[in-house]
Amino acid sequence: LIFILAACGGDESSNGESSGSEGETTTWKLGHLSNEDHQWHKTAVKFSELVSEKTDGKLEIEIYPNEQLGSETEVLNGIEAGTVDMTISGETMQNWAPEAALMAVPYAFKDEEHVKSVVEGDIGEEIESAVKEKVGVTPLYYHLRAPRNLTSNEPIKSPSDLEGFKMRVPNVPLFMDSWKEAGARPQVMDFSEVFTGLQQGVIDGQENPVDLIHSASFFEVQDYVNKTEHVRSWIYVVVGNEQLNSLNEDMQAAVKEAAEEAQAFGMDLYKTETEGYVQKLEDKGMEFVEVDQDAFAEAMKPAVQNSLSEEQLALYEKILSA
Ligand code: 2Q2
Repeated sequence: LIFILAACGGDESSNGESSGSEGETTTWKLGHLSNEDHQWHKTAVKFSELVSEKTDGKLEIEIYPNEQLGSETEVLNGIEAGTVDMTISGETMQNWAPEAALMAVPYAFKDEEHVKSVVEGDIGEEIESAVKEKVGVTPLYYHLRAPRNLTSNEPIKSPSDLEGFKMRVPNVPLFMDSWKEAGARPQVMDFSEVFTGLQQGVIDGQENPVDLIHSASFFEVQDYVNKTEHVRSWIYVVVGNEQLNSLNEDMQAAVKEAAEEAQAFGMDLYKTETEGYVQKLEDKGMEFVEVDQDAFAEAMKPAVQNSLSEEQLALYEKILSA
């Protein structure tokens, strides 16, 4: 890039990297893993419109769905390197901030209200400041998520059905431990590689909320949604600390305001769209299977106890009694 700028006689002030001064436009790249019909993407589009409006076009956000900018982990690394600016991330951030593992401990949250009260309360604040400090990104707003379910081509009703079951998990050590403990053979894989992995039989299954099962068209290569509902969680839309801090105060305030409005917009979409995915998946031929959730919870318990540190377990206890 430096070479090209030099060759074209380009001057440094027009490269879009410095921000906030008169007449300059800053562009942030947001990379995420869902498709364009998904609520995360639609909310990001809304956020980007709001930001553009509120900054008179001085800050623009370009959105790249379907892991076009790389996997969740790669994009998080990219934010640190300055090649990407924003992403949508949750428990994968446990690889930097152990506190983020608490976003997705199997069977920790009773229901949606429990999740919401934790995110919006002291525990959420503790997780957010850990993320800010250790991952180097600032959460701007969050999405509630439908419970994660295990998909497969044979019904899986209890952990005893998991023998030899090769499955994908995201880059979340706690998920690896939990599924191993339950008797499966989990492996870490990027989200965008899961479809092909299933198609080619590299893996037999994967686990995700109904909306992402739909987003990635897993219905084409999986027959069953086993209602394990093992993880209830949320996910943050984050921006690199440096990127945020390089804006002047007015622009930072505009970003905050836009984030608050996007928060409400996304919550609305979650409420109106999420339920419908069950029907959509059934229409595509998937069958929902009732499972012995207590047995899965029991089977995963040792992983929770063994793979979490004392500090993490303390936070876990707080969540259970919240
Ligand atoms: O399965 C996935 O890849 C997604 O559901 C998310 O990326 C996952 O929940 C975590 O990696 C979130 O940090």
